[in-house]
Amino acid sequence: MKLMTKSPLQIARASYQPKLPVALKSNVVLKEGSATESVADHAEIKNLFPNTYGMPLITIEPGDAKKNPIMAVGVILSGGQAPGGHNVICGLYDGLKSLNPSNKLYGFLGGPIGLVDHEYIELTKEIVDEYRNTGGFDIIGSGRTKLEEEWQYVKGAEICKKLGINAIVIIGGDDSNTNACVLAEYYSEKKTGIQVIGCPKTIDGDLKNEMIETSFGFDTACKVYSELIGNIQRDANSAKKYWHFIRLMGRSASHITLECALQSQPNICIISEEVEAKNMTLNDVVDKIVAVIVHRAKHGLNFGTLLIPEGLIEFIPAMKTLIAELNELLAENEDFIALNSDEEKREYVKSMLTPESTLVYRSLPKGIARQLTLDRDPHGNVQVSLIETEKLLIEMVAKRLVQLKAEGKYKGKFSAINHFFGYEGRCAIPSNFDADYTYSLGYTASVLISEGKTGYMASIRNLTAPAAEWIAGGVPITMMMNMERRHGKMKPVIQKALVQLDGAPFRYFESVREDWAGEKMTYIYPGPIQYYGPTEVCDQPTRTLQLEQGKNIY
Ligand code: FBP
Repeated sequence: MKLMTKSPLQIARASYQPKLPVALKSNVVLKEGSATESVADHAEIKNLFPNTYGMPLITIEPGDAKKNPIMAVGVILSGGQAPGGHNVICGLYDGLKSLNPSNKLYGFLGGPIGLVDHEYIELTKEIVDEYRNTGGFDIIGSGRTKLEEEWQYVKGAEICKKLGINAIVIIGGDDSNTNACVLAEYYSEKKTGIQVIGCPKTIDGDLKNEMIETSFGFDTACKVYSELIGNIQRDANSAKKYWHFIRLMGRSASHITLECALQSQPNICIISEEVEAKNMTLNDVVDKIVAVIVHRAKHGLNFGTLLIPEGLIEFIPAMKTLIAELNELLAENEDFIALNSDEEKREYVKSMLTPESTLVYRSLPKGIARQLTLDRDPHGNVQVSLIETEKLLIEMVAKRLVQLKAEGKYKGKFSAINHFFGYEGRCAIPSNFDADYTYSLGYTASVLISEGKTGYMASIRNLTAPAAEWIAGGVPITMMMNMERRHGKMKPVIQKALVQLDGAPFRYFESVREDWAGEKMTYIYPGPIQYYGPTEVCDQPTRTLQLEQGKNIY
């Protein structure tokens, strides 16, 4: 029997032609703005990046035809998967071929390590065509290896020289684009002739600033999670017997949780940045949740939905201090690594922490405390996706409700189900928005390369307008940098964009959340991503982006 290899949707999507901004559809010219500065720590960043600091912003505009020399480019997918990664590569490929049909594109395999280990493939038309408008990063794979040592840069330059590669495109989040910037600076300083261009990727939505309106993947991932949340809400409202505690990915910032809340209107939504700003303890968070549960129970509603951001634990001030201490304590700590049992590790940690943090550490369920001491990722981050905050909250809320019941203050029933949505959305088939946005980013990268630029991130702006009106260009990566403590040392890094409590998306949420928490039915059921149909159904950017750009969402 013939084996089926593709779904009907995959086959249909293969022929979708992503939309491009008008300026990228013809010959182009670059318009340069004035010199830029880093977001903070000007002197330190300038000193660390003497060759790539201060470059101007770039806008791509229609221009005259010119002869483009032959180029070879290497591309790397870095970090966690995000829908649209394949389309960045497709846009890059098509852009390079339109500049000169003899141009070549190589893909380094398994993330940045492919550059160092010289693992690559040439991306031919046959390969690229197989991946158009698909989710995932499997065309060349991804990884989290950090490029930070000179020998790695030298190995990278070696393979570029061998293959005649004159530019590398790194598709990644804040950490990976920081790597791209360091690499660009090194290759400039050594006059290798290798350019480096970054592309803003991450479902977390925290790689954004004045010039980068959103990272790709955020749109699709939020739409997938919102569909699932909507489905759960229908179930909750039908069965009327469960509280659903739903943790959502987003390693640090709560953008995903906020966007999903705006799309689905759950009863409760915790935003980590607010918890931190209000200096809340874990018990305060529990109290907030319990108050809503008790209120709804009074109206006979013993069910509901609660959204929790994955990064919550790191934003509770006392937990943040504990995690910072653990990060310093466990960084390359041979003594800790040598310990065998969980109990020995627990005792060791307790003996080394400050008294305040020891108290917090001891107050946590053992499982959660252990999760906090697990391996960091290569960038020194706690792997929050492994910490089951939703279970911790269920446990604490249940205990509190038992107390309230004993005191006669609560008469409801509490039965909770936990969920974690993360990996379900990271490789989804990209929405039209992400398919168009990523293709445009890749195309833009090809233009920046052909114009000899390095140390830039491809940028597409004006994203709430139709794609034809999008503005393509480049932003110097040094412009986004500041100094932060990592692995116990001060390092130049791209500043992460957290949820702004005075920003329009949060302010809107704040104005309606009481209604969502009450006895009225306010759930919204967003349904699946639509690829075909009226534009107001298929081409809507996120609520976050619309609110940030002053658009009315309802
Ligand atoms: P990036 O920042 O690399 O895009 O990854 C984001 C993310 O999906 C987070 O939301 C999550 O905490 C983390 O990756 C999970 O990492 P891993 O893929 O290593 O399990």
